[in-house]
Amino acid sequence: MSNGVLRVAVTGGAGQINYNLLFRIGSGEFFGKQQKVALHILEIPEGMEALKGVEMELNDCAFPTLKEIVIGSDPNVVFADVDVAILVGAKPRGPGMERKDLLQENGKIFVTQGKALSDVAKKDALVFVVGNPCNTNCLICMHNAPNIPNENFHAMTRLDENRARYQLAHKAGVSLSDVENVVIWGNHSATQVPDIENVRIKGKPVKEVITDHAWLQGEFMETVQKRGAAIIKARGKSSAASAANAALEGIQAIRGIEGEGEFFSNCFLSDGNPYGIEPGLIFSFPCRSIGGNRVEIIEGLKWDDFMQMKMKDTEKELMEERDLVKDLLKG
Ligand code: NAX
Repeated sequence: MSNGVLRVAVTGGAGQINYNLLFRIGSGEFFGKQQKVALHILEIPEGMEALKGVEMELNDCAFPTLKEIVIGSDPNVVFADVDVAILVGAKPRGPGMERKDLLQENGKIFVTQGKALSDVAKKDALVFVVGNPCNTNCLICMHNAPNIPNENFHAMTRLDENRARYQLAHKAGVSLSDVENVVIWGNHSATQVPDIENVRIKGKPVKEVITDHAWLQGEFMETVQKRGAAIIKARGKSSAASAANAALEGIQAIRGIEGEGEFFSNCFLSDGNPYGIEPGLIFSFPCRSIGGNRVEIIEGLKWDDFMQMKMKDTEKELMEERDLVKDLLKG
């Protein structure tokens, strides 16, 4: 942090997630009302005019915590000296575009941004990837940023966790705070595995409280896995405010603001993980903050046979994604 100002880079500044996220950072909600922040906002040239409008609105909020705004299209300039980088900007899947094409197209963005972060950001910068496919984008970014430690790279499954928490609380008829140890495992995609073994409701195992196990394995899992698509169908646009909210909570959890030791879902490098997951993937695990922007994977959770089977599918999907972008991982 320079001069007590936390420099926060955000990409995709003119997009819909940022129309919520930037204002929550600027207002002090993200990093605390005592923490002065500078926003470093990246957009592609086609989005710069719209971003200028967002900048005007940020100025018009007159947030006392927001000390400076830097906008631009060159990551080597915009990422200079940043402490945190929230990588939201990505291309949406176009008509007729295969998953492989999307991985390659977006992968290239994360090669460029990884290199720029490595060259000009703080060497201990925290990198949090939201833009999809976020796990593999994060892997590409990490590979291309040799000057930043691997453990500083995270991708977001906090939105999936929040979706799962709501569904479980609603089904059990309890308040949200009664639902603990909610975990999303694997890829942020339809193969993700919302945990149905380790969650506790009012201190009891979820399966003792929700005795309709067919619902847990069926409707519950599917609702969480396909929630993004359901929102697009209803709203005509993908989740934005809930995604910005999840980014806020996910980053606060990593930084220990939510409380050190609390359980949260976070996609993290799988090397040395205690669950036998293939190394070299960015996989969503139960994590806890250990202070200083560091997290560790929580050990000792058990899977039932059903979860074990689902875990294989999501692991396989991430290995396939990694294969599809292997030319981008050499960095
Ligand atoms: P929008 O299409 O509204 O905005 C994306 C913005 O990124 C656009 O303004 C675009 O010009 C910009 N952009 C594209 N390439 C860029 C680049 N190379 N550098 C800088 N900016 C660039 O999308 P939005 O709804 O804001 O969603 C952004 C991303 O978040 C998408 O990839 C989306 O799939 C992903 N999501 C991830 C979620 C998660 O849980 N991990 C949930 C929400 C969301 O679906």
